Amino acid sequence: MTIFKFDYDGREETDEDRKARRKYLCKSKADSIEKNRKRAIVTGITGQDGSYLAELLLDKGYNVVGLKRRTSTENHERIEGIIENPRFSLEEVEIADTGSVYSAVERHQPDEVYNLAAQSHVKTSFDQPHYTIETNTVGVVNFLEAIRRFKPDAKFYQASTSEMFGKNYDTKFCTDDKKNPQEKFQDENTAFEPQSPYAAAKLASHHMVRIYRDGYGLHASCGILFNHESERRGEKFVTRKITKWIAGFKSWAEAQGLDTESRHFEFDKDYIHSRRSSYPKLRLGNIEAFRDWGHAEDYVNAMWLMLQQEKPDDYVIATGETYSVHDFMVHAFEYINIPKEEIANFFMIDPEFYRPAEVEFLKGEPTKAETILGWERKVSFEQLVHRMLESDIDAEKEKVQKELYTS
Ligand code: NDP
Ligand code: GDR
Repeated sequence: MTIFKFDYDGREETDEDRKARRKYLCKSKADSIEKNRKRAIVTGITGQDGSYLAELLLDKGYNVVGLKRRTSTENHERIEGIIENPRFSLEEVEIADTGSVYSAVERHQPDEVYNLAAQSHVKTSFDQPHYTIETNTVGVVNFLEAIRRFKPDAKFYQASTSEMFGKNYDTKFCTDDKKNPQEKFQDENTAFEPQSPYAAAKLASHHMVRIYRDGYGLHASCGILFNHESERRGEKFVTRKITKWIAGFKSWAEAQGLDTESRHFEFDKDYIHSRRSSYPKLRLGNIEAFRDWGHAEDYVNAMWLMLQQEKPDDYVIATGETYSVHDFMVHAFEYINIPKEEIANFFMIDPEFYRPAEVEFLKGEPTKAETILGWERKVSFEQLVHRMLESDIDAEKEKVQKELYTS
């Protein structure tokens, strides 16, 4: 190792000189670390995936610029843990607004851009198709164009979705299941057949990414992610709706000194009655739909891995397992000691939650991601359900404590 020696015009180095030299060397080391630090832009930062991805990138030493849209009140709950981090900054950008996207890319000169912002609710996309296309397609084209013009060597990640497969699946022969030898699945070669404005908008973007990749040589990749949930999942998605309801019901029962067993209650079409009060039943739509559910923490890792590859490409990210919404309920209710045979007492089917067109079956085949990216999921289905329940039950307990404290 060469030790840098300062020139003191021939005189001996004093203590003060030594201190100044150390300070100078520390600063230049820090400057060089800072210069080599990667800078990432993450859109949809206030959402489930945006918050987990930002945490992952900060842990890996990145500078992260989180982009959020303007809202009349702040919704920073999911990013509370990182908002004070000096390597994290937050900016307002409407992704459907070309000027604001161009300006963000030009100013920040990112090494990597993760586009997670979207109108992400499938049912809402039937009510707001135009807005969905503005955000989920025009927003993506804005980023592709901005990168092409202002930072063509930036790597781009687009949040594609298993919804693009819609009704479609492939089949393979499965020797394990004698009764059902044709196993259904979707992978990178399965044809797309979207069933909602959400999926059609995402599919258009999926193709645009490929076109910019092939046409302009951008390092742009799409993750075809199957459903992933977490303690931070939006409350209108079915898994969180179920776990949140269970936590609320448990808390209501406990406030009356009861456990959650059916024998304490009477049931009518809409309500669960105890001697003292009533609790509205869980209202759901199609509980026969099958989904491949993983944990968001595992899935954001796959996003990062895709941008670390030499060549851009598209990858299916999934668990390879599928469960119906009813199965999810069975696992969740079991956690509060309500057996499968009794869960029908606690929920009702409400046509309001049906969609004009449904995706009935999703089960991803993640072999390509496992082989090329070395990706693996760590959280099992059972752990996912339990983690979500624990978190919602704890939040209910905290709410009760707060109410007691303030009343
Ligand atoms: P969320 O709904 O939790 O987050 C979406 C984010 O996008 C929010 O931060 C939201 O802001 C932001 N956003 C919405 N519209 C705009 C806009 N016009 N301009 C700027 N920001 C906007 O979704 P997830 O985190 O679950 O999903 C992330 C991405 O991955 C989405 O693109 C989704 O479609 C896709 N995806 C998700 C899957 C899943 O199972 N979670 C599976 C496959 C794909 P605000 O907080 O203000 O609403
Ligand atoms: P999905 O997730 O549409 O798969 O999109 P969601 O949780 O909304 O629905 C899953 C399945 O449950 C059925 N369902 C209900 N859904 C909701 N939201 N509310 C209900 O009350 C209800 N009852 C039954 C649905 O019909 C559906 O079959 C999610 C989103 O994160 C997308 O952004 C992402 O692209 C896909 O996953 C992969």
